Amino acid sequence: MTQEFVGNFDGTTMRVGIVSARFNSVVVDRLEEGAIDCFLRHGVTEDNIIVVRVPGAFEIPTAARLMFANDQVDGVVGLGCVIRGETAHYDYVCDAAIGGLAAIGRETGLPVTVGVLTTENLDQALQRAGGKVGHKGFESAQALIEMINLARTLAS
Ligand code: INI
Repeated sequence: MTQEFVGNFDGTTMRVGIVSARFNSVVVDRLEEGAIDCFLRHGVTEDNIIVVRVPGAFEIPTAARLMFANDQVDGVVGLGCVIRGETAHYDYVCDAAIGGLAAIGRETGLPVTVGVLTTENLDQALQRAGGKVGHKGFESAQALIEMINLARTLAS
């Protein structure tokens, strides 16, 4: 008989971290609104949502790691927006942000999710921050609740 483990979406007993980049804040503010909306709808209390702001997407992993080092949260979602047109080092910033978050998840075994948009232009980013193509802020927050609960289930 197979055993299946899956995290549920009950956020009532968790403390979550949001690391938001200020770069492209017109987009990231929307991602953050969506993430907070998601957490509240799933029962996370306002007091248990910790928001940390960093200059750009490059800095997100370091801040996430610092939150874990200080035992502040059960999991972290990173929110940012990297737009190709604006930088010659687009690929490096994307890699540092997304690869950095992935590495933290792997190395610590703690739940980390990614809501960092990587797009060609501002319009594509806005479409993914509550426009026609969905809401990466909401989705990545929901994934974090699921992963925190999965971690709890696997540890019990
Ligand atoms: N940071 C972003 O979050 N998005 C970008 O599109 C971006 N561009 O275009 O350069 C960006 N750069 C800043 C970078 O993340 C760091 O904050 C900076 O290099 C200081 O370390």
